[in-house]
Amino acid sequence: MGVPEKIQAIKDEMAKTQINKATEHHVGLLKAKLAKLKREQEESKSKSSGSSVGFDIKRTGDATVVFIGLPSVGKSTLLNRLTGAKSAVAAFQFTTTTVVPGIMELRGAKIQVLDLPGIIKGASTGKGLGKRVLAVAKSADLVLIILDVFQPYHDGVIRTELQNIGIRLDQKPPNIVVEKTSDGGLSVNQQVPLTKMSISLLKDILRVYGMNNGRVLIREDVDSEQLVDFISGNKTYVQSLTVMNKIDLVNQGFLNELQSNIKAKIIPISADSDINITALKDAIYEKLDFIRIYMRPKGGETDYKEPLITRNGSTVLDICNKLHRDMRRDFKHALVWGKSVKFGGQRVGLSHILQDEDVLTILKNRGT
Ligand SMILES: Nc1nc2c(ncn2[C@@H]2O[C@H](COP(=O)(O)OP(=O)(O)OP(=O)(O)O)[C@@H](O)[C@H]2O)c(=O)[nH]1
Ligand SMILES: [Mg+2]
Repeated sequence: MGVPEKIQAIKDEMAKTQINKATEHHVGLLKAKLAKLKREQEESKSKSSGSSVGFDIKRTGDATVVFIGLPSVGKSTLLNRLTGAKSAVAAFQFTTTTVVPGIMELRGAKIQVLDLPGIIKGASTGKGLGKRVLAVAKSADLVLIILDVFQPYHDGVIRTELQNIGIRLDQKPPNIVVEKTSDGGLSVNQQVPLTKMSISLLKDILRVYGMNNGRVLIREDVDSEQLVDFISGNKTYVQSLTVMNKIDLVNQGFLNELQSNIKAKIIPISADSDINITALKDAIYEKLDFIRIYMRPKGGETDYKEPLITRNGSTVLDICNKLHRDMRRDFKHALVWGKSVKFGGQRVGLSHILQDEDVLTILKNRGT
């Protein structure tokens, strides 16, 4: 049996299996086998076609936001509204055929916004430009799912396509450690109890992936799908917002009804009529989780007026890279005052992680 036939056989088996407590183990294992086969299929496909490469676009600014939506939902209209770019807008589908960048300046942060061609159902398996569009989403800091008030069900279509290409929205990578050993079977150490899958299912899934000996450390109550994500690898974890466009065409009652049918909280806007755009900008800014760093030149006054804006989790090195391309080479050490250090004026290195409103002085090697 070839890979496609094996995949079909598992799908058939899953279709005829009722999901209940008694079949939980069986179904969990089928899903793991299916994920493994799909990965094999993907690998052989991309070897022959190389079609999953994204559009060539240089990342600029403090963070990158991309729009994913079906054709004609108003993505280009929104890019133009947010950034003043001039992406082509038209009443017919597939107007945008490549990636169009814009820059949105927001409270000192420069946010790169990427408008993309519309995707359709099946995009992740190579329909249209789909795979290339979805590949861009992988490198984004934030994905905006753009919906049309009259086609809210596209929400499910888009989430499925993103899921299929290996993007996990608003999730964190599972907190587990798997260490291979040469013998001794599989041992599992639980720092937190597993409630969503049994230990025997966990072991069986690892065996599906050819792991018969090893130690597993569970630090989080993961389910079998998260475990499969973890061992099959290649997953990208990205934040998202769900945006409902063209609300100028409907009333409040219609909108309330829409929200009750969509799990994620929607942000209602009209890109064309400029409704609720400020709220959307605020939501983007919040979600990107920026912090402010006040720079203090050596022996000088701290600049509290114009903080440097960077993502939460940034290091001193990230700041050096923002400041000047030679800064890293000339870096001696840095001094920090604020929440990230034990005492004011503490000396730190490039890998030090900064926190909101830290004051930072960078000292350079002399003579360079
Ligand atoms: N009523 C209304 N129409 C809008 C709104 N935003 C966009 N449109 C219209 O919707 C149509 C499609 O807009 P585009 O911005 O080209 O849509 P797109 O998502 O970029 O489309 P593709 O590039 O084909 O994927 C155009 O006729 C726009 O004028 C809105 O808020 N309200
Ligand atoms: Mg467009």
